[in-house]
Amino acid sequence: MTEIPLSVPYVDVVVVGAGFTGLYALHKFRDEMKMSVRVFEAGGDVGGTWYWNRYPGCRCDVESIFYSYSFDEALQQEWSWSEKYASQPEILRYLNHVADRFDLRKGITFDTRVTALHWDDQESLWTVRTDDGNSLRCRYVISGVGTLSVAKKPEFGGIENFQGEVLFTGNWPHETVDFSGQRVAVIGTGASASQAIPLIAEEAAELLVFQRTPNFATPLANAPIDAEQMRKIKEDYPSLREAARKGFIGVPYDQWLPSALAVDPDERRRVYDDRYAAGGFRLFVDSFQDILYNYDANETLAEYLRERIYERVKDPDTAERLVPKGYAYGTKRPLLETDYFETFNRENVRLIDVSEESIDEITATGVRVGEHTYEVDVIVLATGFDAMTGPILAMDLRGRNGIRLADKWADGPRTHLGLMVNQFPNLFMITGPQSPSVLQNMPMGIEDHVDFACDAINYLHSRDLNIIEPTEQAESMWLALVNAIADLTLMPQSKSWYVGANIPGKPRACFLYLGGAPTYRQTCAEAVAGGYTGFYLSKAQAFDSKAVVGEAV
Ligand code: N01
Repeated sequence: MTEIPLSVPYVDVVVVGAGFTGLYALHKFRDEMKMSVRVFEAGGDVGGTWYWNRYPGCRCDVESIFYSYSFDEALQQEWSWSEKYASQPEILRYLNHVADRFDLRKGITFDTRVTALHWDDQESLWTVRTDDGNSLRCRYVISGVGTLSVAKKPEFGGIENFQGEVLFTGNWPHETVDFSGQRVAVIGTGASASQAIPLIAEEAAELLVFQRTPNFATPLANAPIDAEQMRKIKEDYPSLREAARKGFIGVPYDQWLPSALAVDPDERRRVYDDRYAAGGFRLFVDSFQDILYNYDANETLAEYLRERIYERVKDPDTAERLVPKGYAYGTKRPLLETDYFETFNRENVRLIDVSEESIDEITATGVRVGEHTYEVDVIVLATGFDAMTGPILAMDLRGRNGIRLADKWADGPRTHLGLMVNQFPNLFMITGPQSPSVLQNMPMGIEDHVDFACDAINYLHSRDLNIIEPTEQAESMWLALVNAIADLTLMPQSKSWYVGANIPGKPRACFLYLGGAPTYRQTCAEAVAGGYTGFYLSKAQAFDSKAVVGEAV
């Protein structure tokens, strides 16, 4: 291990990222725990996902009143949401408001990417390196790098040869993009594309949508929230939040029925019609419980959704190509859309099926598929992310004895509770792989995980300790549990980013804990109640931070 000169400054906690996680963690550690904290953020401002994803139509498909912080009652009372599902600009305004309200910016170093995190066995400290060439030492690291923040490298080449403009949904320009009069290609038909396509279609002269796999998509059913509704919500916040905590994905749905196969077709149809019209994730986690576990049950819903597509898309050939087949509903991220299917009824929109003949390359003038080049002026890449593990592994992360996280995770992630890793002490991965993560209302999962880290550190300090690290045995048991739950579901059968299948060469594993947020929370609470069962707690040799030469951060 390289020796770190004493001139490298020290803080108690380094937080990576200034999205929902980083802002809350900074407030919690600095203002409540009175610890010294430095946040590093690669972007030019706060917001994380909501800073980078600025494509037209970008919005959150979890209800605003749940997709927000619950930790501060005054914050809840002063902020009003204008829509049931907030748009990206509104969420970004909210996060800016939070940053100002809690005076967080001074704790954040912007435009600075963490490149390496190395554990120093002698000092029992992390050394954090950033892309401006600086280093910092700290006792604890909070990773708030996000789950969908590293773009997937497209399988096709030639992007650099394109003479027009190439745009990435996940790193969209800050200036408004004017598509009027343009011939536009959108590559991909996932959640991002399905939000952008209807709006780009309204402006562009011609829109070509390149689809490799059709997705199940259901209405979002967005609506404005008026002043009276918001007043009532604010009054009810305590009970709404409490109910949300009981929900499988952290939203208070409570009409889940046991089995799609236990009711007659009329009743099934009634339930599907009701949830389809209600919008959001109601079909996914508030219709019948067995659709995620039983293929026949799932097929009843899949067939219902196929019929809706045939109804909504006028051209039968296009409808046929938009209809998902060969995999179960919900095993790829269900899309929540507004006018997505109707967009394909427009004269200026064409669906290009690349399921059998794939995109070969981007040329100077367009997208080449086999012998044919589709000539366009702008290409929008909505091709997804190296999800869950990509953002953590993008840093050179080394634990005890220099072990690299990338090597440890060569066959897939190994964690305890999706939060911590054996041989990587004092590193808390907020909404990490093998936690409920993206299958939970993220701000709620983030608050839970940051609170876990704070409580653990308080517990350590109250016993004059300062190191927490999961045992290898706990990690193996967690892996077995995550896999066992996944195997009960239909999830592992599909080629989705939930199981790493969207990236060639990525290990196939279940990257999510699928037991639901309440069970997960209870498991974490039991570990805490047992005195952090599954974790080693220990004390590092004395480290005199006052002896460090250099600026206090
Ligand atoms: O990415 P994706 P995304 N040739 O991976 C296609 C969250 N999110 O950015 O399915 C042709 O889902 C790929 O095809 P296939 C949400 O969790 C949330 O859309 O691999 N096509 C697919 O159609 C979401 O799930 C919100 O065959 C290629 C698409 O690109 C996650 O972000 C909004 C291709 C990628 O879809 C990621 O969504 C938006 C190729 N070579 C996103 N390579 C909310 O509302 C890939 N594709 C909260």
